[in-house]
Amino acid sequence: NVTIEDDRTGLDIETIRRAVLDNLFYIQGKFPAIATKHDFYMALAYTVRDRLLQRWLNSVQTNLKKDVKSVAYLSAEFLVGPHLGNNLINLDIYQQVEQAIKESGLNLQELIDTEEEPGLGNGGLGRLAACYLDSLSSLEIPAIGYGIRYEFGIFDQHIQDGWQVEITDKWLQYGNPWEIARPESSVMVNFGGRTEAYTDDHGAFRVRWIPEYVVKGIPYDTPILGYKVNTANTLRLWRSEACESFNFERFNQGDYYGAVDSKVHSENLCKVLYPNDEPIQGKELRLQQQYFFVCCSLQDMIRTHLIENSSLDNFDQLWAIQLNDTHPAVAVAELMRLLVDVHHYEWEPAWQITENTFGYTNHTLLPEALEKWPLSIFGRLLPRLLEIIYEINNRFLERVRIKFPDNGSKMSSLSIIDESDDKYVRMANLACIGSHRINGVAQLHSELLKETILHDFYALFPEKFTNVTNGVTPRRWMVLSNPRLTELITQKIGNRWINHLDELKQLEQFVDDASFRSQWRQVKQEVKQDLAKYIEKKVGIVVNPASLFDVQVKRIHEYKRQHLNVLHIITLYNRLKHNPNLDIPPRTFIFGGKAAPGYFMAKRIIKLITSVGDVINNDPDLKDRLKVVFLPDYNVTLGQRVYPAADLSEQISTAGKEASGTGNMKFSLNGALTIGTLDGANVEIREEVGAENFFLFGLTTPQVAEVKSHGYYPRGHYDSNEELRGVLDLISCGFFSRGNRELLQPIVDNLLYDDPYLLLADYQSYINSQEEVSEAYKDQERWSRMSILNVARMGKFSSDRSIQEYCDNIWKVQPVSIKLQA
Ligand code: DL6
Repeated sequence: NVTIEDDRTGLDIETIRRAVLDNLFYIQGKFPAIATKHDFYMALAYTVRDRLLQRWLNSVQTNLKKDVKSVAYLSAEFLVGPHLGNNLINLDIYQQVEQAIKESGLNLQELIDTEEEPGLGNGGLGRLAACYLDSLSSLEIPAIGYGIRYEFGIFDQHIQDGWQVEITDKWLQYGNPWEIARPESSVMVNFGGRTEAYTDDHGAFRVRWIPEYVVKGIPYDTPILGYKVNTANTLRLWRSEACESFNFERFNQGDYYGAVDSKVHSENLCKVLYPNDEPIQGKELRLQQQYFFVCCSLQDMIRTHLIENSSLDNFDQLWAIQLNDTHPAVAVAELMRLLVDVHHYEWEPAWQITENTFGYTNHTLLPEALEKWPLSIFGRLLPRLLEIIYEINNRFLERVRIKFPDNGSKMSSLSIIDESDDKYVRMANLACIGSHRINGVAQLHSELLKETILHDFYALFPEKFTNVTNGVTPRRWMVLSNPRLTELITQKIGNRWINHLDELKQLEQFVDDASFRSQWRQVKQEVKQDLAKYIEKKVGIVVNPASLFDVQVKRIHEYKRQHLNVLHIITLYNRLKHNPNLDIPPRTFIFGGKAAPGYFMAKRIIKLITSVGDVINNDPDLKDRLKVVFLPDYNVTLGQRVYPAADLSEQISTAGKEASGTGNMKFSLNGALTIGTLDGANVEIREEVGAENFFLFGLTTPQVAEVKSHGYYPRGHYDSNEELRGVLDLISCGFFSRGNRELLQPIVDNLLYDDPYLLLADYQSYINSQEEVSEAYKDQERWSRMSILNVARMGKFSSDRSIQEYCDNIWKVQPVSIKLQA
C-alpha cells in the first residue's frame, strides 16, 4: 500500500525534492543540468509558497467573516527582508528542506543567499513594521499590512574611494516568487481638478470631486506566515498604473507620445522609495504616493467590509487602523471623504467612526522630520481632501477655543494648518486629532512626546496618550540569523522561548556553569569567524576573530553619532602610538549604514570612517591591534550576519534623540553588551539586563537641555581636554586624508563651533566607559556572564509583547485560530 504525498503540499524530504524539480521544469523552464543557482532558488521559493497557500487562503477567508475584527497596519515602508529562510522557520520545515536540497547536490544556505531582499524601507520604522507583521501572524491576529510596491527600494550603497555611491535597487528584475498580483481588486484614485457642490436625489447638499486625472492601484499580495501556526496574513502592496494604459483620445488626435505620457506619469508614482533624513516639503510625488496607497487601502477595507456587512456603521468595530508615523495620516481625511461623499454619512457619525478606528504611532522627536505639506501643493493635488481638513480643523479649533479661551498660541500650535510663514498642512496634528490613541515607541520617547512636540495635544486629550515600547521578532533575529546560539539555548531550556521570549530567563540558572560559559564563548567565536571571512571577501580586510568586535550598524546620522565612535578610535590609535605596550584588548570596529543621498554631513562621516580605517589598518606599528571596517550596503541580510557576531553594541545617540532603536535589542538578544546613553529603549534595556551588565555614559536628556540652555560652548572642551585636542587636530591636519586639510574639516568645524549633538560634551564620559569595556573584555569569564545575562533578560523586547500590548490597549482585537480546509 503506497501513499504518495501531494507535490504541492507534502512535507517529507522526497516530496520536497520532487516538487523543486517539478517547479524548476514547469515554472523556470529548466533542466537541472542547465539551471542557475537563481533558477533553483526560484523553484524552491515556489515550492515553499505552495505550502503556504492553504494556510494563507484559509486565513484570508476567515478574516472576512462578519464577527472578526482585523488590524490594518498602514505603512509607507515594510522592510521585510528575504522571505525564504524565514518561511522555512515559520513552516517548521527547515531541516527537511535542507536535506532535500542536499540530496539534489545543492546547498540550502547558498539558495537562501541568492534571494534579493525587498528593500522597501529606510531603516528602523520599516523594519519595525515587518517585525510586527511576523508577530501579528504568530499571535494569530487577523491583520493586513498595506503599503506601496516601490519598483526601486532603498538604493544599493557602493563605496568608491571611501565615499558612498548610490545605485538603484532593481529588486524586481529577476521576478518575485512571493507575491501574487490581484488585478481584479484594483481601485481608482483621484488627483487634482476641482470640487463641486450638488444636491442629491433626496435633496441633501453634497460635494463631488472632479479630478484632473485618475490613477489605478493594483494590489500585489505576499503571505506573511506566523511561527508554527496556520495564520498567514497578507501584506498588500499597491502598484500604480494609468487608468487606461493608453489615452485613446489623444492617440486619435495623432498625439502618440502625449498618449503614452499619462501612462508614464501614473507609473512614476510608485517608482522609488524616498530616503528619509531629507527635507520632503517640496517632493510632490511623495505626497502623491502617500495619498495613493492610503486611498487604495481604505477603499479595499470598505469593499471587504461590505461583503459581509450591510453598512459601514460598524466599520470601527471590525477594523483597527494603525498609522505608522504620519506618512499615512491623510487617511483620517480620506476616510471622512469616503464616508461623507461616497457613502453619504452625516459628518458627526462619520467622525465618530473615524476617530474610533485610527491609532497613531509617532517615531521621531526630531522637529525637522515632522511632515508638513505646503498648502498650495496639497490643495492642487487633493482639493477635496483640503476642504475636509479645513472642516475637521474648524470643528476641532472650536473645541479648543472652549477649553482654552483667549489662548491664541495654543490655537495656532494645535491647528492642522501652520500659518507661521508660508502655509502648511501639519500631518502630525491631523493624525493626533483623528486618532483615539497616540503612542511613542519607548517609555522615554512617549514621555518626551507629552513634554515637547505634542505637549498641547496632551493637555487637551491626556487619555489618548500611551506607550508601546518597540520589539523585534526572535524568529528572524535569532532562530534564522543565529542557528548556533539557538541550538545551544534550546538544548538547555527547550524551544518554547522562540514564541515566549520571557522563557530565556531560565538561562540565568546556567550563568555559573563554567562549561556552559565555555560553550557560549565557542558559539560566539564561530559566528565571529564567519563574519571575519565575509569581511575579508567583501572589503579585503583581514580581521582577528579573537579581537573585540565593536559594532555600530544603523543609518548614518549626526544624532546617532558615528563620529563619536571615530573619536574613540583615534584616541586609542594615539595612545597605542605613544605607548606600544599599552595593555588593551585588540578591537575590530565595524560600521555599516546608509546616508541619505542629499545629507552632506552624513556622507562626510562615511568618508571619515573609511579614511581613518585606511590609515589605521595599514599602520604596521599597530600590529593589527585595531582594525576599522566599513561594510557597504547595510541591509536586513547583512544585519543577520552582523548582530550575532558582535561583542559590543554601540547605542550612542544624544540623549532624547533616538525614539527607541531596535538594533539595540537585536544585539543584546544575540549576546552583545551595550555601550550606550540613556536614550530611547536603551533605558529599558538597561533596566532589564541590570546596570552592572550595561556600559552607561553621557548626559541625560534633562542635562542635554540644561547644557543647551546655558549657551553650549563646545570649544571649551577642546581647550581643556588635551587628548580630545590631539584627536581633532590629527583630523584637521590632514593626517587621515593624505594631507588634504579641507576634506574632513567640515566635521571638525561643526564640532568645534556648533556641535548640535554634544559629542564634545560626552567625549570624556564615552572614553571612560570604553575603558571599562576593555577591562571587562580582558576577563572573559566575566564577559561571558554578562553576555548570558543580557540574553536571559531580553524577554521584554520580543515584538510579540509589543503586539500583544497594541492588541489589548489600542486595537482591542482577539486572536482567531485558522482551521485548514480545502
Ligand atoms: O520605531 C522604529 C524606529 C525607532 O526605533 C527609531 O529610533 C526611530 O528613529 C525610527 N524613526 C524613523 C522616523 N522616520 N520617519 N518619519 O524612522 O523609528
